[in-house]
Amino acid sequence: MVNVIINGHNIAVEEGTTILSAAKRLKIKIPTLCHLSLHEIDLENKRASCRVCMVEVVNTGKLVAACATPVFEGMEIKTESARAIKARRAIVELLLSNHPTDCLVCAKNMNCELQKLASDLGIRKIHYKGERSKYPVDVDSLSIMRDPNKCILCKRCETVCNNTQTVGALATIGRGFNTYVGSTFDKSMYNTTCTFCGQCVAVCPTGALTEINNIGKLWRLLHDDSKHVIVQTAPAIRVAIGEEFGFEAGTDLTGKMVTALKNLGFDRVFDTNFAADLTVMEEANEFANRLKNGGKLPILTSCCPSWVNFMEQQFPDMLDIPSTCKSPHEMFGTIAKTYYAKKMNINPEDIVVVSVMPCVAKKYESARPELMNEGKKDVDVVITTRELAIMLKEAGISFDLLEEDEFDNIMGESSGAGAIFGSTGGVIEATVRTAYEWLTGQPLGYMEFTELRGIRGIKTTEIDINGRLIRIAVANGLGNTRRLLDKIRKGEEHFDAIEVMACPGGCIGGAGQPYHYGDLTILRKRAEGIYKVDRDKNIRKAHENPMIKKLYDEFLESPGSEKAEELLHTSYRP
Ligand code: HC1
Ligand code: SF4
Repeated sequence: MVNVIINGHNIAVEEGTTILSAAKRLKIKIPTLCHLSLHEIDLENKRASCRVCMVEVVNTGKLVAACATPVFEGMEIKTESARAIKARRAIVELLLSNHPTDCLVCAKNMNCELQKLASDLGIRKIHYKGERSKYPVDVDSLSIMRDPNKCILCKRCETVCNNTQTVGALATIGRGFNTYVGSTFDKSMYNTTCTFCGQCVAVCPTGALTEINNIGKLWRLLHDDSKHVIVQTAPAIRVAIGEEFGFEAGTDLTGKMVTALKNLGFDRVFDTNFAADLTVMEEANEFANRLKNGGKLPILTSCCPSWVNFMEQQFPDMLDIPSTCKSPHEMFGTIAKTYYAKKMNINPEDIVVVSVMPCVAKKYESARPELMNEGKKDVDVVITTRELAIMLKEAGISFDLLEEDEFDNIMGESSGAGAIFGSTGGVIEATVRTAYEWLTGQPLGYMEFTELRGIRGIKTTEIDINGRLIRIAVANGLGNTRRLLDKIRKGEEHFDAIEVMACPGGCIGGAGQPYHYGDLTILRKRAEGIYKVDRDKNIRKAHENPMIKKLYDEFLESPGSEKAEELLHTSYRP
């Protein structure tokens, strides 16, 4: 162990520990805009590029970057000395000297780490003037906006894309003053291998990477009286939206959320959880058929659009194994424009389906040609949890004061199985709850597959179905997924069913959720909230949802029927 003194406090730490992490153990906060060490999700950005974490080493009289300097025996450090603060201010001022000052209208306003640091340091004047970068803004993708003018070269995005997700869509381009983080071959993100997972957006400290904003488009539709505008809310929204209004992460705010959406002017407020139950019906049927008829295994879940993108680009030889199920929100859109339209006697052309999603890739997904019916989109507009919060604030809705309301029917009722889709492991757990009972004819003795829960990258379990040991795996994060699928491709591992979600923690960690600023306890709390929604339900299996039974009785006939295949299933492009 090495003994050090930081701001007068003694601490013994392991050899090789950096000043930054030693200080963290003493709860001494040293600011940084680039460093991010989240080993649980394989995200280690240790570039020492922003130099904001300057501290003074008393023994040597030198100023050093705390994130890149290991401690030595007897080291004495001052993080708040006048010299350290002066250096920190100078560095932030230099960053600001080449940074747009449109904070008031920036998508990251009030969520920008650079803005907050400048404010914390009391910067009111930028003493350095010089050349300013001028790069085109990339708005070609439907999901992500990239503004290199706001890039501070922290490289968090590059690290998460290349190392955590193993996609490699981002790279450092240029030299010296003209360096910026761009996409591979400097193409627009839409034309790279980007999967639109948005994890780069989730860690970007500034407004260089943000979601494509659909708020204006949605307001216009809400104000158009000729349109019947309906909304659905993803499983992971209800346990995260509260964070924007001062609630603890994980608080289930379903009732207030429904009221808020009604107040915004939606004609009906429905639940994606209902459609998740529908997905379970179709996917469990597909899985059961493959098991019974010697079909190709493992079956892979298909509701995460980034994962679908990744699979199409990186595993084109394995496109025959994913489930053909559309994702729940897409299934919802189809059912809204067919069954619901007919029941309500509304022209489907007049129905606008809006999805509130924790995910930025859902924006891209809704425009996938494979998901159109006769050239018409299932889902017309996708907004994120953050965008919903902005709309509520814009409308002056006091979220905390709202009464609770219930979802509308006929697409508002859901089981606990639909709820757990929002957390990693939940999709396959929900599917097995139904497939088991269909295949064995017996009630499933237990409901909670705890081995498949939690933020670990790859989780596995086994379940006996009619004397056959069924092996199940769950991967969250695309790097973990690649590792798992590589083994399957080489024949080193065998599983019967695999769930994949591109984001850490599953949809609760989606890039459209309130920013977590590297605090993974927030993801855990959201997951706990999701599992509580499940436990609090009387019905916890999708096939017991009475509205789902009614939908099949009145319209779809049976899981896997010709109509279900036509409306609820999709295909993949190599
Ligand atoms: Fe998800 Fe899904 S769980 S993909 O994470 O299958 O986004 O929440 O809505 O469609 O149901 C997201 C969440 C979501 C779909 C469902
Ligand atoms: Fe990489 Fe995902 Fe960002 Fe695309 S969205 S650049 S895949 S991290």
